[in-house]
Amino acid sequence: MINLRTPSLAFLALSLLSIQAVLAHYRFDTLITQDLPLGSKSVIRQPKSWNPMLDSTSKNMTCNFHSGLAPEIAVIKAGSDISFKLDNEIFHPGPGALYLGAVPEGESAGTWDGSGARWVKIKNWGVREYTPTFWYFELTRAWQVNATIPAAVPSGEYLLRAEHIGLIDPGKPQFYVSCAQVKIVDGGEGRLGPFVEIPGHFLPTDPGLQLNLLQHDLGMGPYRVPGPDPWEG
Ligand SMILES: *[C@@H]1O[C@H](CO)[C@@H](O)[C@H](O)[C@H]1NC(C)=O
Ligand SMILES: *[C@@H]1O[C@H](CO)[C@@H](O)[C@H](O)[C@H]1NC(C)=O
Ligand SMILES: [Cu+2]
Repeated sequence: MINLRTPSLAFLALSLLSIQAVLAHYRFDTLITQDLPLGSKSVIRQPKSWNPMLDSTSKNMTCNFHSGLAPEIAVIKAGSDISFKLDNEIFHPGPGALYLGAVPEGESAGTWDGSGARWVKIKNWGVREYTPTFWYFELTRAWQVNATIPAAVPSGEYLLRAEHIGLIDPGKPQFYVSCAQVKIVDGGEGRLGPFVEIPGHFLPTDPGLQLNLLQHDLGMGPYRVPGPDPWEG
């Protein structure tokens, strides 16, 4: 049941978003780098579906349920900019994050399944503005998310994982995830951490997953994006 105190803009906006939701969701399907300015789909383990994952504890959370390993590995200079493009706009409100997974010894970015506590968050996107009637998330309506790979990241092979969390249905967060296979070159001497496992990077009960965008008097303070704090380099 929805306890709607304010017959608000938020309700209208969320209703419109729900209508759109039945048509198509969204996938991070293209990686843009300095060397791939037009973007490449063949460095991403392409999710089979543009519909969200609903179980944050499933092994599918690591790199989504995908159609297989990607045929290529993108070479990225540490300190350079990257973007993930989507096949539709991020029309659900909610936070986003970018993780780097360090490929273990004996594996490559083209083979590793992403298991183990080897993931570091390097960026997240939360709430830009919160008014008594609406939550403005930074990524709402974005077709592309942008980030800089910290210059201090050590050279090596990684999975670069984009995550968006749709908070349209109170208490039932939706997860949109893709992994790109990358090789970072000209890296730095930073010590990555804290390392987390995915799934396991947040609990299903995280307040940042459970909030109800239709309730405005949460008293929850500033919004905190689920998962660890981003690595500062
Ligand atoms: C991953 O997702 C697919 C498609 O929804 C499902 O069939 C499969 O059981 C899931 N795997 C796990 C480990 O949850
Ligand atoms: C990412 O960069 C593109 C190109 O500059 C821009 O259009 C887009 O709004 C940016 N995305 C976000 C979420 O800021
Ligand atoms: Cu939806």
